[in-house]
Amino acid sequence: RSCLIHGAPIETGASQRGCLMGPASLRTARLIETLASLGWAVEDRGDVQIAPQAPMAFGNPAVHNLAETHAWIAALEPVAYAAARDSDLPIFIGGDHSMSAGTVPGVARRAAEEGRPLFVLWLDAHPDLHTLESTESGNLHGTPVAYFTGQFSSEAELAAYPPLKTAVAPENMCFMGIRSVDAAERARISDLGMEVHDMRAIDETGVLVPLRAFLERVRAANGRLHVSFDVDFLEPGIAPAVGTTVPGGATFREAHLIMETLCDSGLVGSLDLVELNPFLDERGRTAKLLCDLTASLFGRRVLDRMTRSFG
Ligand code: DIR
Ligand code: MN
Ligand code: MN
Ligand code: MN
Repeated sequence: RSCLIHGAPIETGASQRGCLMGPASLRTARLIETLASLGWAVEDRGDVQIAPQAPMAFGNPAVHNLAETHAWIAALEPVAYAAARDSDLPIFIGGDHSMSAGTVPGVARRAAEEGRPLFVLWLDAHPDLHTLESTESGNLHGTPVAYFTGQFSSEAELAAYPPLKTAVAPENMCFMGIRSVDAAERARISDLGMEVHDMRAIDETGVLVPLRAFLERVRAANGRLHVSFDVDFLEPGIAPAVGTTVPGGATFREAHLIMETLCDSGLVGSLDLVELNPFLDERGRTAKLLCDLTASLFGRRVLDRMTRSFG
């Protein structure tokens, strides 16, 4: 099975600098070698780049670095489309989460071409459901989900990001690990009826009950599944290298169990690894943890099971 890897060194969507080094840190943690040792045909295509941008103004004065995010979305959509077409499980290594406004629509366009719906599992402390009008921080890593599900509240918003070629249906989203939601995002979640499993829900049921139900939904629809993994999904104590830590995140075992279960399902068609800020890391521990979690998604097991419990 094949895996194309593309780096997206974007940091202008985050509140602090450093995500630019995310792809290099994951390579240093031996992501490519690790997946190759599991039997995957891995090809690292290097980093996508954008040209220097002239500033783009927007009505909401909080919004900053719009031109850069616009350019990254435009650059990443075709790259993600081709990677999803040409390999079994491409990985997009970031880079702040605004990159997913490019990778998810690209993968969605490939899914549409296959005649399959795209489902997205969003592993994050935050739902990233702001529009350019509603963001208060102006940090555009808080906007990808609203964009790729086609939530536009004004003509100005519609014109600010590249035209969306293929949208993801809001009902095909599944959020897990959510524990920091702004008012506008809360309203959007309930208006759109999105599937959200916040940390309280995970405390109550564990990760397997909601994850298995979602995977059944994907399977029944013959869907293609994209996983978007924000480092702040994890408990900050085990994953300090992220600019927006929120206490009470997923534990080491919860995160591995999700990745192992996703692997067993055979449904995952693409992965984002985002928001790693190596400037904040402790001797590479967060980068190494991300590599190990990815290895679980790509089939690493403590022991092979005689019978798979799910799949
Ligand atoms: C907050 C934080 N909702 C914002 N978002 C973050 O700035 O819009 N997303 N950190 O990853
Ligand atoms: Mn995020
Ligand atoms: Mn987040
Ligand atoms: Mn946010």
